[in-house]
Amino acid sequence: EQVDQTYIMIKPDGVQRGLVGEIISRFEKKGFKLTGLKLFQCPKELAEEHYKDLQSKPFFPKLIEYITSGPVVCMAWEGIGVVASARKLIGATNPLEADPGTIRGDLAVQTGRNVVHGSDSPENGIREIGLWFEDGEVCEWTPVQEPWLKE
Ligand code: YYY
Ligand code: MG
Repeated sequence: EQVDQTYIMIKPDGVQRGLVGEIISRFEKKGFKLTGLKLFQCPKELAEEHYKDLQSKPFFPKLIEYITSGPVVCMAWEGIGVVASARKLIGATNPLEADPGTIRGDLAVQTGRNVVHGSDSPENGIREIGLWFEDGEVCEWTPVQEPWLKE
């Protein structure tokens, strides 16, 4: 199977609310491999580039303000089907519509404070990891649990 990469980001509300450990542990426990991790104050230009497809939306200015309002936790995760699976773990964009058991379903109430980002395609996973991480910040490694996760 195809091994993919996804960019997962804990938004400023997730950091401020003390949800960093809780959110990381959901991806960790699922069995995906963490390949990049940092706390980061996002500059406005990077937030605008990351969300450039939403530039024309009425909520765009508020979205940029939100994402740059405090530090975020940037993560790269790797695994078979990780992009789609991470989106399922995260849940629907509107937390009130997100299923219980998902991150947004369990931990948030508003679209504008939905605590976490996840790439929507393998292509965007690679694009976003390239955008948020510098060369040398993403690590290639082999978890000891690997033979117990994959037959
Ligand atoms: O991928 P996902 O985060 O679930 O949703 P997108 O449609 O890509 O929108 C990105 C981001 O924009 C969303 O997480 C919150 C914000 N947003 C908003 O504030 N109001 C909307 N009506 C739609 C999205
Ligand atoms: Mg999106």
